[in-house]
Amino acid sequence: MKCVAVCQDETVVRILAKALPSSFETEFIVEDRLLARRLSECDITVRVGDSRKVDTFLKAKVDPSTCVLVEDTGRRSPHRTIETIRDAGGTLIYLLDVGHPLSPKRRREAKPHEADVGHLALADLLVGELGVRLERSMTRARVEQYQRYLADADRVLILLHNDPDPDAIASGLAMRNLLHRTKTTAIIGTFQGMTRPENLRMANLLDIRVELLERQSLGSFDRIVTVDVQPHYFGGLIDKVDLVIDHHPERTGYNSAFKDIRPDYGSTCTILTEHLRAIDVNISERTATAMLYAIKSDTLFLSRQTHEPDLDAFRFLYPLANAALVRKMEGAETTIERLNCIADAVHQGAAGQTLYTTHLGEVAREDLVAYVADFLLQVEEIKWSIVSGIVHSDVVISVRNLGSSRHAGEFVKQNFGDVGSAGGHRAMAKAVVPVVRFTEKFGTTAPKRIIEILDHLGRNFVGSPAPPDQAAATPITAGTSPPTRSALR
Ligand SMILES: [Mn+2]
Repeated sequence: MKCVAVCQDETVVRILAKALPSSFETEFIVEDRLLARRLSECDITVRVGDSRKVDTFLKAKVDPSTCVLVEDTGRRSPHRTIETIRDAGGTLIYLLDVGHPLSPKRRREAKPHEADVGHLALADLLVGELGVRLERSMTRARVEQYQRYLADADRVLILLHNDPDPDAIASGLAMRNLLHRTKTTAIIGTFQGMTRPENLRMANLLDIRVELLERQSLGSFDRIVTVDVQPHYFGGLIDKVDLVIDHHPERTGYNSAFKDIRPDYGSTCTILTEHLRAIDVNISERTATAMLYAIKSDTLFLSRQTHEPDLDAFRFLYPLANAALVRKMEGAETTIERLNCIADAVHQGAAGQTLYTTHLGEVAREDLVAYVADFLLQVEEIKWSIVSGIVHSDVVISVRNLGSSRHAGEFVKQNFGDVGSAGGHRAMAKAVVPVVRFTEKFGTTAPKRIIEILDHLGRNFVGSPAPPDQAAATPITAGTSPPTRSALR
């Protein structure tokens, strides 16, 4: 590929000479002989010529396949130069804005001649990479600070939330890697073990051990780090930690020597990928696989609450991870236990035109209710699913929709907020109501009646128009951070 650049500014020539790919055959056209001599002394191919003379471009052998860059000096109109290049046979013409302010005369001018000319701004071309590099060095400083701070501890606790999900588990591994520690000097722990089959499967397949902690065992650690959770979560048990890395909205009520909390990130593993990249550490296939699975899982395979950093982390981890293992972990979603739940659900359920309501009776865990609600939404005709089940002494209600005009979170808040905890996104929401309170409000927990009640509430809500403030759809990448998938499940 041949490239001819018309530039009068030495710095611009030097930058372009370095930036243009070496596979390009590049020639610069300048007007100043002294400048040309200086440049050619540095092995830059340069020609002295008047950019308003056709001959200049003929000598440079410009043809329709030559890429011609014209530096916009802001003063003189590039019109004559562009016409001259066209007369010489050039068609691929780019006007390069290097940041010179336009003269008042230029600003007044119409620019019809620039219509089929490409426009490039030097600053725009720099901005992505420059920002990334500077941010990375700031992240590096931050990571080195907490690494130093935690370096002399004998035993560090990397604390996860209860019933840890893939993001929490993988964040634990990543943190151990960042601290250059082993499983005996950095213990990944939780107060309540994993229950969901896919999480257990992940831990088994990747051989990750999450220790079950007792309240009193906290004292045996020199330092505490929380990942994918903040200390307030533990209800007053911990008010001071050494490091917090999380992507949930920032909470108060605790002290931490260091923290990195980014609520607009889709997963904690995205933050930790940036930390690992910043210090240029070796990432094992096991850690990369866990982190890749975590990002996929927390962002519903990059389809919810996903931002550029999540995509970037995904791109970075993908070649380091074991894709076959990720696929195997995802396959763990379907188990005989879940299949049985679906069979029950379909047996009991009531399908309206687009709403499916069902009740699972007593089930062992909340995730079974969420699983069935997700599953039903895949059925072709269904746009809303409302699924309930009794888990210990609570009625758990999971609601899903295809991101329709009405808000699932509002539905559960309106109907169950007064008797239990209720909330969520537009497309997925959950309510947990003690059986006693549910009976007080609705008079029964008989399975058939529960379905009738939920179906009635659902039909009324879905069928009625949304209040004006709800009518506008919330984009999935909105700046505010809704509860994570795990919080809703
Ligand atoms: Mn998370």
